[in-house]
Amino acid sequence: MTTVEERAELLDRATATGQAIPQLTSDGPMSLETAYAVQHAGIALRERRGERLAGVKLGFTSKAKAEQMGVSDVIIGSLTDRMRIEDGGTFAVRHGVHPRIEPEVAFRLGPDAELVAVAPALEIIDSRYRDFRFSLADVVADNTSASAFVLGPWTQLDRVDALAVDLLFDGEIVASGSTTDILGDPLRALPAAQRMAAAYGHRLLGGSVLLAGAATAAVALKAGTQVEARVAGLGSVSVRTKED
Ligand code: OOG
Ligand code: MG
Repeated sequence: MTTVEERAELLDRATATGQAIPQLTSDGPMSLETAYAVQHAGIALRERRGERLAGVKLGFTSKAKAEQMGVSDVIIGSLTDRMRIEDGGTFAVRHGVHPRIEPEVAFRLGPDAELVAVAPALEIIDSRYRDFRFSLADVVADNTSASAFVLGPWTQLDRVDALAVDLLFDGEIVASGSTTDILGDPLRALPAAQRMAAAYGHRLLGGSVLLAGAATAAVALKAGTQVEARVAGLGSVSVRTKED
């Protein structure tokens, strides 16, 4: 049986090399508590390399995502400053295993971890497991497939339900949804994150980001694509993929 640290190192190496690994649960079952311990150990490895916590993300907050991945419970992961790509920036697909992208809504937290601003966002997810397949515990240990995120312009918080969401590749719509697809209303991401953070040891820091989850299924990325997410009333955010 491998230790929590050894499992975190396996996943960390897969992230660094872009080489997929078998699911951790192929060696036997893993509890959700152990899976979150592996996730935290992986973040600790990143912090030792100088990365700083930038926020948290929720996963499987939409039916489209839960159905795509065959997993239905909401999960929480950590974001670091090194995962952030500037709006309009680039992402090198070769550095990933099999990256995918999804349109999201992001919130900025105020000093008391309250929601103060909202922005359209893109999340690049990249499972470190072969064929992008995993159990709930596997994906939790793998920091909920977090790879990179891009934030669009911040707007002061107002109602954010029932806003149309489109994901475009080179100007063509490849997926569409609504912010209502995110927990019925993305504002529910805060109580969900508070509950998950309290249960599994994450911190909601003032000034940090909360990624509420994808509004559509994720779409595979290849090099040389201009990717844009549009959220009605919030504007758009983009990233360009390159090979290396
Ligand atoms: C897990 C991450 C899910 C979301 O927005 O639902 C997620 C995965 O699909 O690999 O980030
Ligand atoms: Mg996501």
